[in-house]
Amino acid sequence: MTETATRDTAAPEFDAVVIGAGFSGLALLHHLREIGLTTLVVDGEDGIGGTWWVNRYPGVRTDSEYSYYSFSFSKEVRDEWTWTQRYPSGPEVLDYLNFVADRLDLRKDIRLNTRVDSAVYDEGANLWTVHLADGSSLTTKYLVSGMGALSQAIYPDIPGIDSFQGEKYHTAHWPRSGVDLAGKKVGLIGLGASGIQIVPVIAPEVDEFYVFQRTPNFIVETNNDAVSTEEMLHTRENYDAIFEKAANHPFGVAMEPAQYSALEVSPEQRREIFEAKWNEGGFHFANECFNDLATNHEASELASEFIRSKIREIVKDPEVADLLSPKTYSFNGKRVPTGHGYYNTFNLPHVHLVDTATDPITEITPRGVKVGDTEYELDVIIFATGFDAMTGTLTNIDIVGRGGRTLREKWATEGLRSNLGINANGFPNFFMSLGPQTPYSNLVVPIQLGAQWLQRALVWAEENGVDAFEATPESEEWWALETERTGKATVMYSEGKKAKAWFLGDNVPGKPEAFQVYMGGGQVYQEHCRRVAEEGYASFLAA
Ligand code: N01
Repeated sequence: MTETATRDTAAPEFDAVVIGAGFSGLALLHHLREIGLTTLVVDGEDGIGGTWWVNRYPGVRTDSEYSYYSFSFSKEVRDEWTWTQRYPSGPEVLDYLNFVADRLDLRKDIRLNTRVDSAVYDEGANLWTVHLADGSSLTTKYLVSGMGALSQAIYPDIPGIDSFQGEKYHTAHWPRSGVDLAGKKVGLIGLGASGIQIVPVIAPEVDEFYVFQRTPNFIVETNNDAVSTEEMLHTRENYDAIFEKAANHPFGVAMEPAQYSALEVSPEQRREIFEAKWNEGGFHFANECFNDLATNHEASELASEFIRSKIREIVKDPEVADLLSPKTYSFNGKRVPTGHGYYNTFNLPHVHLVDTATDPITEITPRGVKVGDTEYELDVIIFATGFDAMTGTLTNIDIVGRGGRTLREKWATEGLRSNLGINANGFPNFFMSLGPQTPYSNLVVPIQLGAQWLQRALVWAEENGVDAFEATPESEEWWALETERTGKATVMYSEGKKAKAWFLGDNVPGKPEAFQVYMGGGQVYQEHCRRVAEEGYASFLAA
């Protein structure tokens, strides 16, 4: 597509360069190649997989079920790949992504060990120059970020963090060779989805385990059954329907949205429904009980109280159960994590829950962690302290648009602005997979649909002689308001503020508060994307 006579002098080497070889990068490469674009994926790591390549901590697995945590677009992959676990482990997802890469012959267009330092838009030539860490550079017409929504790991701002003399690890940078924790005194800081997954898996290995908890979470426990041959066959035959169901669900899960409010049933019926969905496990509880657990504070509080009662049932020490029970915010105020024996772990005698809400961590010393006046001596500290979500990877490198302005500077001065999280004004032909203000969802759904949207958009651009996609300022204002309006109608706002949720940006000191994701529902978001396409992409034609 680049071979037009007018651009010969400055023809870019590639039609498209995609940064990141995870779920996004693979989907994008496949879809852009399909329409004849010469596409290169670059990734700084030495393996494909993105999130699943770097997050190697013990216990890492999907929180979504396999059937809708996979691509639906390739018949070959669907027919030939067999999942073994309902909630596949990290290594199984990594195997899947490698299988996808091989089966779709993607590897030849993926360059690993290739880290991007910056990317600069050349207004005269209408191309992007991508500067690499080894000093070389690439040119491309389209630049696409597949750098990940939750990939820029952060360490806590605790005094003395560098002074610790023992071993320290972040869950998102876990050593590939593994870590021998046997017989060691281990401390864990951070109890979001990552910390919650690691707790039950390493607890049996370690000598003493100190779990430092600042804010407890509402965890939906579940069972990780094996996937039987019959079930896999059934899933295979129904992949299209499963994916469609997930695409039509607000949170991208293949579940029937609940029909009733938690407030319109009797307490007995409510308990029965909560109990049944709790037993089904995981996101079934969050999504299938009632239709207002994410929108009505009273309903969310009823779900909270049910989970608190479950914690009291599972955890034998009433003081520990009480500490594990969130009281300062309600269900959905944080991204709900799935547990695999999390609460039960606190019945082990060598697992100690340390409350750092009332008595905060004051410092990390050469020997361990100090909480108030008590120093906990440790051999290992694990940080599961999360990410600069949605924008972190995009502002960590210089993405330099029109007038030499970086995306970081744009968002710092204008606030978080994009058109549907896909593109931002001032950055022609720069696209984001899972950009900020895209749906709060099982992410495979917006990744796949986003790649398909971009494929159609670029075919349309070529057919209509459109050289640059660039969000109009009006579209950005509209989307910022829409993101705020829909977000504020949920308990993710009212409760998320209390809980310092990453989806509000509140987990990163100094980050301006704004909805980092669109809370209006994945299916509504897709409607907006369809409408924009039907209207001839007018809101992307600023130039
Ligand atoms: O990070 P988090 P995560 N002192 O931000 C604590 C996705 N994900 O990596 O709540 C003490 O949720 C912080 O405490 P508090 C998923 O979308 C998916 O676990 O601020 N503690 C919190 O407990 C998820 O939501 C999967 O009081 C400090 C923790 O660190 C997202 O990634 C698996 C602290 C951070 O929790 C992020 O999850 C894993 C301090 N100074 C992740 N600073 C799957 O689906 C921070 N904390 C498989």
